[in-house]
Formats: sequence, C-alpha cells, structure tokens
Amino acid sequence: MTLAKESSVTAQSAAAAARATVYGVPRQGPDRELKRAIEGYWKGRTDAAALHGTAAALRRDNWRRLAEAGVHEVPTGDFSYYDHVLDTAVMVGAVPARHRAAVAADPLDGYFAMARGTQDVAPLEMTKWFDTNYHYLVPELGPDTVFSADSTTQVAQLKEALALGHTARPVLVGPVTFLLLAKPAPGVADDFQPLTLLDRLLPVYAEVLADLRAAGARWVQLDEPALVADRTPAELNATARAYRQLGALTDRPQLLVASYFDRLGEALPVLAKSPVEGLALDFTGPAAANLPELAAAGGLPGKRLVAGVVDGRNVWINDLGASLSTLGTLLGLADRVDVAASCSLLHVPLDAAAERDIDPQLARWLAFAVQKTEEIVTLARGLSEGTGAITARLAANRADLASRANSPLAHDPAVRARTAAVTEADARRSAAYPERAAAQHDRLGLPLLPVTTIGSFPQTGELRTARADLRAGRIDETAYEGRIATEIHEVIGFQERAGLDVLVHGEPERNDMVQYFAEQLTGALTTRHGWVQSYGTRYVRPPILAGDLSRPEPMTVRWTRYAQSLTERPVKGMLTGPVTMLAWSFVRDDQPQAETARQMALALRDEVQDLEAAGSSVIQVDEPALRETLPLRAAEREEYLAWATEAFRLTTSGVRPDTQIHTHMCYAEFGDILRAIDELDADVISLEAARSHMRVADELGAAGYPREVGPGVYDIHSPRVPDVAEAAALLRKGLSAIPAERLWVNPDCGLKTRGWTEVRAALENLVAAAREVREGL
Ligand code: MET
Repeated sequence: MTLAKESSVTAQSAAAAARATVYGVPRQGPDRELKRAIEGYWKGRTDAAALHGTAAALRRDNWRRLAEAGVHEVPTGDFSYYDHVLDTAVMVGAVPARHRAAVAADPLDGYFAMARGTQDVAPLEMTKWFDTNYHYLVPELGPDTVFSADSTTQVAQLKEALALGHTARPVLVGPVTFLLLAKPAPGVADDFQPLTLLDRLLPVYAEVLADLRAAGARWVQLDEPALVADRTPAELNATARAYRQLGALTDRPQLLVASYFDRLGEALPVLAKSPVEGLALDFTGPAAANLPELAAAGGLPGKRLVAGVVDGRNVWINDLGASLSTLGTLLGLADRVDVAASCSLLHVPLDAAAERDIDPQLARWLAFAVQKTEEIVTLARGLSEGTGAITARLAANRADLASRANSPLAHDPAVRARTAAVTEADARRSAAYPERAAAQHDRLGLPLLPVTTIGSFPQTGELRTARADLRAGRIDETAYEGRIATEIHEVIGFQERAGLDVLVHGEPERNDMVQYFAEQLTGALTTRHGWVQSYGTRYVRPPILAGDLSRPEPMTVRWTRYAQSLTERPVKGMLTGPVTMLAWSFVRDDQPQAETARQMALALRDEVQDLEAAGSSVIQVDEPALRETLPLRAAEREEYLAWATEAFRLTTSGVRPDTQIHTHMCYAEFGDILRAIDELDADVISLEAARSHMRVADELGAAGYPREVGPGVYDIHSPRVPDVAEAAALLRKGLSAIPAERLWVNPDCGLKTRGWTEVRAALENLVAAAREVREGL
C-alpha cells in the first residue's frame, strides 16, 4: 500500500489546510421524520408551519452532525421537500403553465402539485437520476419559456446555516445539467432542445448567485453531472459559454463546478479552462480515470480541486491508504485540494451504527453517510497534517479491510469453484428457439394471443397488516401462511373464472421483489433502518450483497407448487433476475460486478431448475433494471451488456426445451438495448407499451425480433381501466408488427399497486379483447 508523500503533504499545509466537505446528506432524518411530516401535511394532519419546523430542525441536525464530525464546509440547498431538480425548476421560474395558478395561490401546495399532480392536473414526469435509483422530476421547457429568478429557498437555507455558525456552501443544479435533463413541454415539438434556452437561463443564475453572495456565500457549488455522459461538441461549446459568462460576472461568489458518477472526459479541459475557481471531481470506480486525465490536461493551476475519493454510492468502508495516495498525487495538480465523497450522500443510508442485527464482523466493513463523513474528515486531516496524525486510524482501517479480504463471510470456496467452472455452454439453451417454440407449443397447448399477467396481484391492506402482525408477533407463522394460502386461492380462482391462459400465484408472500430473495440468499444482508430516498417520500432499503452468494434452499417452489395444485392451467414461476437483484442492492466493491452477477445467476439457476422439477412449465425471470444500469458512457456499455445478458442466460438456460422462459421489463424506451434483449434468448418478453401506443412492438418487429412478445395493453401506472375496444385496438396495432403466433396479451407491469376493483375489470376486458381479436384472425 502506498501512502501520501510526506513532502507533498507539507506543501498543502503551508498553503492551506485541506477542508472536508460533502455535497449533500440524506434528507429523511434518523427515523424518516421528514416522510412522516410531509405525508401528514398531505393528509391535512399537520399544517405548513409544523412541516417547515420539522424540516428546519432536520437541517439543523444534519449540519450539526457534519460540523461535529469535523466537516469544514457544510452544504445548503441540498435539502428538499421532494426533489432538488424540481426545486431548481422553481428557482428559475420554470413552472409549467398548468401549475401556475396553484403555485401563485400557495407556493407549497403548488410545489406538491407539480410533484404529484392533483385530481385535475398532471404532475411533471419522473425519471431516474443518471444511473442511480433516485428519481427526479423532469422540467418541461419550450421556446416560450420565460425564466425568472426566485432565490428565496436557497437564500433562506444559507442564512439558517450561517446563523448557526457554519461555513456553508450552497449547492445548486448547474444550468447545463438543468437544461440537459429537461424535456419539451406538452405541445412543444419533440425535437425541441432545451439547451437552446441557455442564454435566457444564465442571467437568472447570475441573479441567484448575486443574491447568495449578498446573503453571505463565499462559494457556491454548481452540479453538472450531465457532463460525465458522452456530450456533443455543441453541448461542450454551450458548457464553455455558460461558465465563461458566469465566470465573468463581478457580483458573484467563487464557483465550484461539481461532476460525479463518471469521468469528465471531453468536458474536463472545457471546465479547466473556464474562469471558475474550483472543480469537484469523482475519483472512484470508472471515474478514477479523472486522475490521469487531469494530469494529462496539466492539472488545475490556480484552482481549488475538491476530490471525491470516498464512494458516495456504496456502503463499503474506504481504503484510506489508497485514497491518501490519490490525494497525494492530486496535490501537485491544483492550487489546493479538499476532500469529499464522490457525490451527494443522498444515495446511501444514514448510519451503519443503527444496524444492530448485522454480524459485528461484517458491520466493520460498512460505511453509511455518518461513517463516510468521518472518513472524509480523516482523509482531510491526513492530507493537512501528514499521515502521522492519523496513524492509529489508518491501522484500524487496514485491519478492517484485511478482515474483509480474508473473511469466510465474504468468501465461499464452493461458490468460487462453481463460478470458475462456468462454460459458454452453461449460458446457452440446449435447443435453438424454433425447436423450443414447437416443443412449448405442444406442451402448453395455448390459444393464439394467450392472456397472462406480469406476476403480482394487489398487495392489499390485509396482506400488509398480516405481515406487520407476523413481525410484531401478533400472529404466528402458521396463521400468516394461512392468509397467504387463502390469497393465492383467490387469485387463482379469479384468473380461472376470468379466462386467463397462463396464471400466476400473485406474489402475496413478497414484501418486495428484491428484498424477498435477498432475505433467503447466503451472502446478502437486509437492513432495518437503511432507508434511501427513491423519490419524494418513498424510501427503499436496498439489500447489501456482502459475500459470495448461494441459495441454501428453494425460495419460491413451495407457493408456486401450491398455486399449481389448484389449477389445470399453467402457473408461471416468478423470479427476480440477477441484473435487477444487483441493480437494486448495494453490491460488494471488492470484486468485479460481473463476478457477483455470475454468483447471483447460479443461485437463481438452481431455483429455476427446482421450479422446473416441481412441474413449472413456464418460468418468468424479471429484469426491469437491465436498461437503467446501462453505463453513462457508451464505451462502457458493451462490457456491461455482455455480463448482464450472460447472467440472465446462465439463470435460465438449464431448463428443458419445452419449458418456456419469460422475462419482463417495464419501460418503453429501449432502442439502445434491442440487441441485448435479443441476447437474452428468452422465449417470451413482456414490455411496457400501453402509454406509447405499442411503439415497442413496432421497434421489435422492425428489428426482426424472432421470439414471442407481450407489449402491455393495460397501463397499470394509472387507475384507469381500459375498455374492451381500447385493448382490442392496441392488440390490432401490435399485430401489425408481431405475427399472431408470437403475440401475447398482458398488462404493462405487475398489479401490486392497484386495487382489486380495477384489476378485475381490466383483466376481464383484456380477455374479452383477446377473444374478439382472435376471432377476426
Ligand atoms: N413480477 C413482478 C411483479 O409483477 C415484476 C415487477 S417489474 C417492476 O410485480
């Protein structure tokens, strides 16, 4: 292990001590107080004053926690009632016309209306924040958009922090990223490019910057993560123009432009040459390439560099020695170097110390936001005062890392031997698709346009109560299982009566499609308090894939077999796929993701084979996350798709030719993974299509996709029930792209969030539509 060069460390302390900072912290509070306060406000249980009071107290506690840990410069403006991109839209006056009256009447209610919609007005669209599991609200812009500055919230939060005695740095979404994340407003041409509004937006940012300076900001951080994706020369020119103009302002704080989630690449020289005073760069994972690229570009003479050396997106302890080595190299490349996490700590849970049930051996390897803050402070101290000042801490860190490297909890020789022995043939079905299709046709005897669902049926209040009762000890395991069995009985009965062709058991026993499996896998952990914001007041607890993965016993066979015992029709086995299991978990960082994916795939392969042996003739392996984990840079995609598709095939290829493998993905945009979808070699794929008028069917048809497809004809994201005519029209549209022999009829996604009344009506209509269209064939 190399440590920071003592000579460079002395140089830094002579100039200025390295500062520890972060770009943002988890918003929810130790007990998700924010969620409760906001939802209480929505339900009318608390008033706005009480909500503001809770929020201010949480911010105060967050800053105090940071300051007490030794963070020198705390962020402001990272806090949000819903989403920071929505906050930015409000800050620049980009309120859609349909929401203006509500915002004018009451800014807080108007804000929530933009986020969630009302009875009469649709919300902004929501989508994933880069390749994280956080969702932001998509700004809607058009040629007529008139921006206007409203710095109230940013100024108020800055003043709060300053009044509490903190050195504070407001954090804003930068103008280029804001525009690149926006989409054309309804009614505006699809090809409208929001970036063309840059010259109108910059004066608004100038005004906000002046207001923040007047309120006491010495530095302001502008987040530009959009610059880590592949950008066109025009986009890079716009970036150069933006920062030339903002840099030239006289009435402004010093500017720190932050990037994260990958390397800056072509945008690095653009920002390095701009007249901003500082850059924040990610030096973790693939973004580690920022280091040589920065050196090659001649560094950042005269500028401040904030070095994101602590991974802000995973839950593992930092290798402090390695980080100090990186920091030591960086010292020669900038005027001063400060230390941070790679991105906002929004993406990790708050405090690993709250996890009392985790094996203490394993707990040593975990770092949530609180622990990462301590690592950042330690590194800043080591950089300023020399490694001698943190000797004991470095030794403890080495011991923790060594305990992980050698731990039998993380290393299972049997699992390793098995992944090492995987051959190309293991990830290939034993027969080609045409032969399989014929065998499956004979075995299943399905009609043309078979009707099925995606897996889950409504997760009713009774089911959730039963689970809570079981956890609280109010009912025992037997009583709980009785309730699950009753539910499965009803779900099967309904599907038979409604006339569906391939049935499901409805997933009533699953708390969550990832957690349910993680709880049963060796090598995976689940947390009690490890909440991470997904969107708005929705928080999830991603499992932690800590060690080599294996499946001690079957996970789904019992309920699937029970469901099958109730009907003559085929019941689909239902599993979450390996790529999605990884995407929605915190994945170990001490081996390539491809290796973890392979272990997961083999564990799931055993389950697939056990289902087959128990009589399942149809097995679905869901991969809704295949596309969202696609790397931000095109150059990294091929490698990802290679291991991801291999993991899916490894999971599903051990079955007989006459066992039908389904997969499901719920999004309509996947032009960029068409080839990968083909590589999965699934017999049947179901996709989201209802909202986009079966566009996926057209795309797959045009691409010559050779296997069976179920483009969703029922949009389950809305309480609307499609009538027979509407579903039939969509099916006919599907038939224009996919021949009847290969077209399935199904909803867009699982039904767990819907109510029984809608589900009953919608599925009956789907069956009727399928019969009507079949008759016309
Ligand atoms: N089988 C799962 C369900 O129906 C698939 C969900 S994909 C987000 O709920």
